[in-house]
Amino acid sequence: MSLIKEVIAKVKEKNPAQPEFHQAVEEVLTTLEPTVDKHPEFVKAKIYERIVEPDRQIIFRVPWEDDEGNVHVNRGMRIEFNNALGPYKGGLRFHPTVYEGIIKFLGFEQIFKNSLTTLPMGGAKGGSDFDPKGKSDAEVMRFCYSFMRELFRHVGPNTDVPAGDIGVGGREIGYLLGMYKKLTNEHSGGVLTGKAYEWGGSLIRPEATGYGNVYFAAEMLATRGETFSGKTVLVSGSGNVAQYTIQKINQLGGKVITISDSSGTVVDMDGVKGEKWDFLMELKNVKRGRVKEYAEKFGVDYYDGKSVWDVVKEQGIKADVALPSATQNEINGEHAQALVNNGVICVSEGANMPSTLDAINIYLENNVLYGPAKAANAGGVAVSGLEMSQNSLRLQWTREEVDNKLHEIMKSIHKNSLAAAEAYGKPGNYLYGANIAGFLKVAKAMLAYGIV
Ligand code: NDP
Ligand code: 2IT
Repeated sequence: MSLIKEVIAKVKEKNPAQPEFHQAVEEVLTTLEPTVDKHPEFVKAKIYERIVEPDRQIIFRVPWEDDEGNVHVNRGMRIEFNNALGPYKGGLRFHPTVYEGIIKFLGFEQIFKNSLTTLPMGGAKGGSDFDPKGKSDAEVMRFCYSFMRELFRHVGPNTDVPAGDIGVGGREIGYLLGMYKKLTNEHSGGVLTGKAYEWGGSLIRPEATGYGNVYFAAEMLATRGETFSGKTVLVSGSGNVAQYTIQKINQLGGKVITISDSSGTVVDMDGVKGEKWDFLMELKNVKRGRVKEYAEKFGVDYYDGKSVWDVVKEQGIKADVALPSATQNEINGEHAQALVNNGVICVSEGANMPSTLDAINIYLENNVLYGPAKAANAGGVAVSGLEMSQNSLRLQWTREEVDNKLHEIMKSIHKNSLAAAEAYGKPGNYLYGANIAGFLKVAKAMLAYGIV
């Protein structure tokens, strides 16, 4: 058995019942095969075995009281995976499906993603099985306070810097920082990113993941002489990433015809633009409603209980580009085949691991431009890194300054991924390129530190 296969088998054996973590490790390590022969020093120092083992996992109880005085108990966690390149960095996810397997897959991916950004950040992820849906502001506040009452002792601007992910946005970051500040008596804005501008955040951070994914996809399209102008685009989800993905595509002259949430999918053949996009922003960020209300308001099609990819497959909807922006494993092999059959030439991942391994193979076999999540959605954490820089400087940059830096970072991730793919014998393959480019920097740093 090859070294890589042995490491994958060991991970499955040592981490039972964590299929998402197994999937992420298999996807990354398989593509690192070309590095094994070229780097005997990595093999000797057992870098491959060490990188799949988190530095530490912190798991804790989060008790809180609802508005009626009932007590609830959730599980909180922070998995600090690797700090070879900088302080641990990565988001917090609040969603009922959260357990160790999800947080470990996300933390593991984050190591390589953060390395790709070119900024000095390690990899981590955290969260809770708390479901913010249907909770009042006061309940969310009490939950966030309780979560931070334990987490505060493990994080810090030079130690571990959490941010948002599914179910964690500006509101939650505010409550979390409020409690951190109270407990430590320090205004350490640098302990969390995704803050509002007024209290130490960076302009363009809310937009960054969506904008960054569109910038990355535009770079991929350019390799075939294409642009977003006139393209029909499929977007899934309707949260932070989806919202700003749609805004940027509209700015570039494309048309987004789908949005979704966990209840169903909207198809709007005229495009989610102008007042319709404004309505979506208000619906999701202020009213915290469902996309179904968009379909009712504008008299467009709604498919209850279906994902965007089910609808595309069943209705045979034609499109040019797909930007999945909801959650992991939303696109399976059959969905991917339907995308190819319906004309999609580019899939760029706003969500983390939205495509199964089967789906990825179908993209690659059909010469679809495939932007893997850790490259394509790295703009979010990249601007988090820029937020940390601004906090250290005690200065705030303009929108243009941050947006230009984000654009340059996405271009460099694209260029570095292609260069690594070429150097390791997989020309044009962004999956190999992104994983190898991200890995090399971390592996070299780990080597430099010795056996720690
Ligand atoms: P939000 O909570 O703002 O939005 C999530 C969206 O995805 C919602 O529309 C939600 O619907 C939908 N969704 C979530 N879980 C499921 C599910 N199990 N099935 C169907 N739909 C689902 O999160 P973000 O937009 O921040 O995150 C979206 C994706 O992007 C995630 O994969 C995240 O890891 C990734 N990402 C986020 C970054 C960021 O900066 N925020 C950075 C890089 C990646 P509903 O409201 O019904 O739950
Ligand atoms: O998956 C991700 O990269 C994020 N949720 C953003 C992490 C961050 O620290 O900004």
